[in-house]
Amino acid sequence: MASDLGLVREKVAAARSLAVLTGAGISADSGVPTFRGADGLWRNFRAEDLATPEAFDRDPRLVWEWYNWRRELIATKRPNPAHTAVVEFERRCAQFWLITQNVDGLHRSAGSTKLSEIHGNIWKVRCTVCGVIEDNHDVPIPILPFCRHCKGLLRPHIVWFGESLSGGDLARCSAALRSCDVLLVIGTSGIVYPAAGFASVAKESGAFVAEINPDATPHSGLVDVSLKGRAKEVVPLLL
Ligand code: BV8
Ligand code: ZN
Repeated sequence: MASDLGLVREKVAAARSLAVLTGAGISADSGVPTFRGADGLWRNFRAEDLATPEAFDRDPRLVWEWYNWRRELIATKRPNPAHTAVVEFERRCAQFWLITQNVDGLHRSAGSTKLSEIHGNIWKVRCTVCGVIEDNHDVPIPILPFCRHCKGLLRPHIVWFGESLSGGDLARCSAALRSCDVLLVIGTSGIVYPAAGFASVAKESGAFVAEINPDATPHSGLVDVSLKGRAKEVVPLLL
């Protein structure tokens, strides 16, 4: 581990262009449940059951109760040393981009500015009628919430399963992955696409790829180095 850690720290320090991809694991140390971890279920529903346009059409109250539960939980959580280290990478490396699958907003709260929240943000709502997108930090949020412009039903401004990512985000992420010297893959199980394919895009473009995760993942076979450990302990050691 020590030599692997040293190698990754050297690569990060020497990087002309650095990219970071994060998943729920980086927020686990802040107390935010992961999706596949033991604490990932809500009322025995999997995310894939509730985070879909079909589920929202069928029962918007149920979906909003789930998102309200998560907002109430996330509202009490703070960024951890791994989030803070990522902000320091952004400060040190001129060409830097952060790609997060997390909707918890903790990267922004930590101070990250060069980022794509590719699956959206739980503190944003979107009107299903006029399409207006607004910040909303009501905890609890009234169920059901309606648009103050057109009285239309609001939905979380989040990318659900079966929905495409924004073209702008995909283009920005693709540019970062194809031009980075180093990619750090932190706390993701590498199961959900298209994000699960990002590490191989960077690898095929010649980047050095390192994974930080206590467990093995589908990425472990393609990365240059797998640092087995928790994000809050390992990521700050890469500074
Ligand atoms: C799309 C917002 C066009 C919701 C999310 C190709 C093949 C197969 C399937 C597909 C495919 N292409 C598309 C699909 C369908 C689908 C998909 O991938 N399904 C999966 C289940 C197979 N993808 C989509 O629908 C995407 N849209 O492709 O549109 C299209 C449409 C239809 C058909 C074709 C094309 C949209 C995907 C986005 C969905 N929205 N989030 C919400 O949050 O409410 S995804 C959500 O789940 C998260 O954002 C994240 O992306 C994913 C969870 O993964 P992780 O974040 O990695 O979390 P997880 O719990 O799984 O793992 C945590 C990891 O951390 C573990 O490895 C653990 O060991 C580690 N860990 C734990 N503690 C720590 C730690 N690491 C470090 N430190 C610690 N302390
Ligand atoms: Zn509206």
